[in-house]
Amino acid sequence: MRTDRTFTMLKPDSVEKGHVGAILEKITASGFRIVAMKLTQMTTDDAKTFYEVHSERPFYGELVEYMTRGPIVAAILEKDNAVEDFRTLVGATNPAEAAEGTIRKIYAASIGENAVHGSDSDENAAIEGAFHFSGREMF
Ligand code: IDP
Ligand code: MG
Repeated sequence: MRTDRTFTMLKPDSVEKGHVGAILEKITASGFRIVAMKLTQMTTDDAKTFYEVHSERPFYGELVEYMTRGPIVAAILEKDNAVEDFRTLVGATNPAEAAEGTIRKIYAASIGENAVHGSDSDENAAIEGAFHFSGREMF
Protein backbone atom coordinates (compact mmCIF):
# COMPACT_ATOMS: atom_id res chain seq x y z
CA MET A 1 0.00 0.00 0.00
CA ARG A 2 1.58 3.30 -1.03
CA THR A 3 1.76 6.09 1.54
CA ASP A 4 2.45 9.02 -0.80
CA ARG A 5 -1.01 9.54 -2.29
CA THR A 6 -4.33 10.82 -1.03
CA PHE A 7 -7.67 11.64 -2.56
CA THR A 8 -9.58 14.92 -2.27
CA MET A 9 -12.82 16.48 -3.40
CA LEU A 10 -13.44 20.21 -3.48
CA LYS A 11 -17.09 19.91 -2.49
CA PRO A 12 -20.06 21.65 -4.19
CA ASP A 13 -19.91 24.70 -1.88
CA SER A 14 -16.29 25.35 -2.91
CA VAL A 15 -17.22 25.24 -6.59
CA GLU A 16 -20.36 27.39 -6.08
CA LYS A 17 -18.43 30.07 -4.20
CA GLY A 18 -15.58 30.23 -6.73
CA HIS A 19 -12.96 28.94 -4.28
CA VAL A 20 -11.48 26.23 -6.53
CA GLY A 21 -8.47 28.24 -7.73
CA ALA A 22 -7.54 29.50 -4.27
CA ILE A 23 -7.85 26.06 -2.67
CA LEU A 24 -5.79 24.37 -5.42
CA GLU A 25 -3.13 27.07 -5.01
CA LYS A 26 -2.97 26.35 -1.28
CA ILE A 27 -2.73 22.61 -1.92
CA THR A 28 0.10 22.88 -4.45
CA ALA A 29 1.91 25.54 -2.39
CA SER A 30 1.84 23.02 0.49
CA GLY A 31 3.88 20.56 -1.57
CA PHE A 32 1.23 18.30 -3.09
CA ARG A 33 1.52 17.31 -6.75
CA ILE A 34 -1.74 16.86 -8.66
CA VAL A 35 -1.71 13.32 -10.08
CA ALA A 36 -5.32 13.29 -11.36
CA MET A 37 -8.07 15.92 -11.46
CA LYS A 38 -11.52 16.57 -12.91
CA LEU A 39 -14.74 18.51 -12.53
CA THR A 40 -17.53 15.95 -12.07
CA GLN A 41 -20.89 15.53 -10.37
CA MET A 42 -21.76 12.58 -8.17
CA THR A 43 -25.08 10.80 -8.64
CA THR A 44 -27.15 9.93 -5.58
CA ASP A 45 -25.95 6.32 -5.88
CA ASP A 46 -22.33 7.51 -6.12
CA ALA A 47 -22.63 9.62 -2.96
CA LYS A 48 -24.46 6.90 -1.04
CA THR A 49 -21.71 4.43 -1.93
CA PHE A 50 -18.86 6.86 -1.27
CA TYR A 51 -20.22 7.72 2.20
CA GLU A 52 -21.63 4.27 3.00
CA VAL A 53 -19.62 4.18 6.24
CA HIS A 54 -21.90 7.00 7.49
CA SER A 55 -25.20 5.40 6.40
CA GLU A 56 -26.47 5.01 9.97
CA ARG A 57 -25.61 8.59 10.97
CA PRO A 58 -28.43 11.17 11.28
CA PHE A 59 -26.78 13.49 8.75
CA TYR A 60 -26.43 10.87 5.98
CA GLY A 61 -29.41 12.10 3.89
CA GLU A 62 -28.29 15.72 4.19
CA LEU A 63 -24.72 14.72 3.27
CA VAL A 64 -25.86 12.88 0.13
CA GLU A 65 -28.06 15.86 -0.91
CA TYR A 66 -25.17 18.27 -0.42
CA MET A 67 -22.56 16.21 -2.24
CA THR A 68 -24.81 15.69 -5.29
CA ARG A 69 -26.26 19.19 -5.70
CA GLY A 70 -23.56 20.43 -8.07
CA PRO A 71 -20.15 19.68 -9.49
CA ILE A 72 -17.11 18.85 -7.39
CA VAL A 73 -13.42 18.85 -8.23
CA ALA A 74 -12.05 15.35 -7.60
CA ALA A 75 -8.27 14.94 -7.41
CA ILE A 76 -5.49 12.57 -6.41
CA LEU A 77 -2.56 14.25 -4.67
CA GLU A 78 1.01 13.04 -4.18
CA LYS A 79 3.43 13.95 -1.37
CA ASP A 80 5.37 12.04 1.28
CA ASN A 81 2.99 11.15 4.13
CA ALA A 82 0.12 12.41 1.95
CA VAL A 83 -2.92 11.25 3.95
CA GLU A 84 -1.82 12.66 7.29
CA ASP A 85 -0.31 15.86 5.89
CA PHE A 86 -3.41 16.58 3.83
CA ARG A 87 -5.74 16.02 6.80
CA THR A 88 -3.61 18.54 8.69
CA LEU A 89 -3.90 21.05 5.83
CA VAL A 90 -7.69 20.49 5.64
CA GLY A 91 -8.36 20.94 9.36
CA ALA A 92 -11.07 19.59 11.66
CA THR A 93 -14.44 18.43 10.29
CA ASN A 94 -16.13 21.32 12.09
CA PRO A 95 -14.60 24.59 10.83
CA ALA A 96 -15.30 26.18 14.21
CA GLU A 97 -12.71 23.74 15.62
CA ALA A 98 -10.28 23.91 12.69
CA ALA A 99 -6.80 25.37 13.23
CA GLU A 100 -5.92 28.79 11.86
CA GLY A 101 -4.73 28.68 8.26
CA THR A 102 -6.39 25.36 7.42
CA ILE A 103 -8.59 25.06 4.34
CA ARG A 104 -11.73 24.45 6.39
CA LYS A 105 -10.98 27.35 8.73
CA ILE A 106 -10.72 29.68 5.75
CA TYR A 107 -13.34 28.31 3.35
CA ALA A 108 -15.86 26.08 5.19
CA ALA A 109 -19.24 27.41 6.32
CA SER A 110 -20.31 24.64 8.73
CA ILE A 111 -19.66 21.06 9.87
CA GLY A 112 -21.93 19.87 7.04
CA GLU A 113 -20.74 22.19 4.27
CA ASN A 114 -17.05 21.98 4.95
CA ALA A 115 -15.42 22.76 1.60
CA VAL A 116 -13.14 19.74 1.09
CA HIS A 117 -12.76 16.00 1.57
CA GLY A 118 -9.51 14.28 2.49
CA SER A 119 -9.07 10.50 2.72
CA ASP A 120 -8.56 9.18 6.26
CA SER A 121 -6.20 6.25 5.49
CA ASP A 122 -3.91 4.95 2.76
CA GLU A 123 -6.39 2.15 2.11
CA ASN A 124 -9.31 4.56 1.68
CA ALA A 125 -7.20 6.90 -0.46
CA ALA A 126 -6.65 4.05 -2.92
CA ILE A 127 -10.33 3.01 -2.87
CA GLU A 128 -11.61 6.58 -3.26
CA GLY A 129 -9.12 7.46 -6.01
CA ALA A 130 -10.14 4.36 -7.96
CA PHE A 131 -13.82 5.27 -7.43
CA HIS A 132 -13.32 8.47 -9.45
CA PHE A 133 -10.41 7.76 -11.82
CA SER A 134 -9.28 5.05 -14.20
CA GLY A 135 -5.59 4.14 -14.39
CA ARG A 136 -5.11 6.17 -17.58
CA GLU A 137 -6.38 9.33 -15.83
CA MET A 138 -3.62 9.17 -13.18
CA PHE A 139 -0.25 10.74 -13.91
P1 IDP B 1 -14.19 14.20 7.61
O1 IDP B 1 -14.68 14.73 6.28
O2 IDP B 1 -13.48 15.26 8.40
O3 IDP B 1 -13.40 12.93 7.50
P2 IDP B 1 -16.40 12.57 8.59
O4 IDP B 1 -16.71 12.37 10.04
O5 IDP B 1 -15.80 11.44 7.83
O6 IDP B 1 -15.51 13.89 8.48
O7 IDP B 1 -17.76 13.01 7.90
C1 IDP B 1 -17.88 13.03 6.48
C2 IDP B 1 -18.59 14.30 6.07
O8 IDP B 1 -19.94 14.26 6.59
C3 IDP B 1 -18.02 15.60 6.65
O9 IDP B 1 -16.91 16.08 5.93
C4 IDP B 1 -19.22 16.52 6.57
O10 IDP B 1 -19.43 17.00 5.24
C5 IDP B 1 -20.36 15.57 6.95
N1 IDP B 1 -20.62 15.60 8.39
C6 IDP B 1 -19.88 15.06 9.39
N2 IDP B 1 -20.42 15.27 10.59
C7 IDP B 1 -21.56 15.98 10.37
C8 IDP B 1 -22.59 16.51 11.23
O11 IDP B 1 -22.54 16.37 12.46
N3 IDP B 1 -23.60 17.18 10.61
C9 IDP B 1 -23.68 17.34 9.26
N4 IDP B 1 -22.75 16.85 8.41
C10 IDP B 1 -21.70 16.19 8.96
MG1 MG C 1 -14.03 11.03 6.91
